[in-house]
Amino acid sequence: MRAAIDTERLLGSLDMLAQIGAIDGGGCCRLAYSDEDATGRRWLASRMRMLDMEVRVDAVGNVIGRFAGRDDRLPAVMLGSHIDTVRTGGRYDGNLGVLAGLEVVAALRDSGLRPLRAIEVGAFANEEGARFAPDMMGSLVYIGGLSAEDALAAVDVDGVRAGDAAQASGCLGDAATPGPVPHAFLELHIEQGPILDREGFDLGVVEAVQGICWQRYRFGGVSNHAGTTPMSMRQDAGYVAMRVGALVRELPARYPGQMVATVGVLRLQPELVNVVPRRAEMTIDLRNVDREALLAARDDLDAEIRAIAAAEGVTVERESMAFFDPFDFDPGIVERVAHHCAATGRRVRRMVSGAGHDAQILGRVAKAAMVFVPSVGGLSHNVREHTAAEHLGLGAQVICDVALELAEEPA
Ligand code: HGY
Ligand code: MN
Ligand code: MN
Repeated sequence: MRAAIDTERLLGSLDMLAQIGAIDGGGCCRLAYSDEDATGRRWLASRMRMLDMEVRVDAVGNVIGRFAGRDDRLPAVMLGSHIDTVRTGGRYDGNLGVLAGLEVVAALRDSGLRPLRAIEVGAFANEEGARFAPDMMGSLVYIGGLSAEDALAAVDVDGVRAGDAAQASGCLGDAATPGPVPHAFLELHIEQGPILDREGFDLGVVEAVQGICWQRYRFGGVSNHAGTTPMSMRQDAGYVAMRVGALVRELPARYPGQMVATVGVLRLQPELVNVVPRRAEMTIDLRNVDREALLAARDDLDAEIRAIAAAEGVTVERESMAFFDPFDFDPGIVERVAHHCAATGRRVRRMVSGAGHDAQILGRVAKAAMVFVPSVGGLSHNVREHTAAEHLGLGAQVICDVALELAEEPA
């Protein structure tokens, strides 16, 4: 069974979704459970219904559309990703995987084909974790890895509870969690890194995802006069945070596994030109494909942080925001995807994902796989994120071909 993807229609869908929460430069900002996120989810549900899909929304706002198969007793083949974004989001991160899923259904309807198994398309809530940790929150709840109650208890930097934000913006529904385990899960996603673009590849077959460790540190010092306080008498929380920031930057070189390390949030209080900071809060994002190296870096860094703080008379609080082991996708379905990618005749590379994805969560309960398409200049989480139209269509066609093959598998 084969259905033909309409790249122009896919581009049109991406353009329409990008208008919701549009920001200067062509990107979008739809932070989880914001009004913009809720508007995007309502738009998506309406598009699903236009495609004769049943729509269900669950207790954390996962939106799942279902295009019925010939035998609805069989677990569905699920496609999808996320439509929440970071604050400086591009138009393809997550959105491509969800809208490519809808494009597969549209192509099926064009062809009059009805697969044996239903095709479901999922837009998982709060994949980014940029506002409420952890990331991949919605898919974690969907598979039963996190309760809806615990997920909605997450609090953002302004003290807003995820459940309250989700309720207020109308993101929540009554479909049960955990959700039904799919027969298989496929996610089309932009690479978000530089490899495919720089090396001239058209498609990426994702074999694994690197491990992720997110932590928040809070430092407590003493505010004091910037002019009268001798350097030897300071308990400067800001100084400790900035020393730590430099340590984080130098950390990866000390460990195997092509590690990356990022300080994304750094807030000082009282943040006044003539006051020694009494408090500092920072987040540290460590990633590594080597789990032991990731854990060693986390623990070594913590020891060094505490030594720096102790020498300055500053207190330390550490909060684990998220920890995900490196994840290997099921080799069988990876080979299926690799076969279909090779059949396109285009240049294909196997690779590890630098970013976290819902597929690594669904992969805990079902066969899951990912296809990457190139990010021009390796740019992402940036409004200038771009992928060529031909790659968007190519990736969607591969997902369609693999999905329809899986959807014909008997019980
Ligand atoms: O942070 C990540 O890897 C993803 O964008 N949530
Ligand atoms: Mn993403
Ligand atoms: Mn992202």
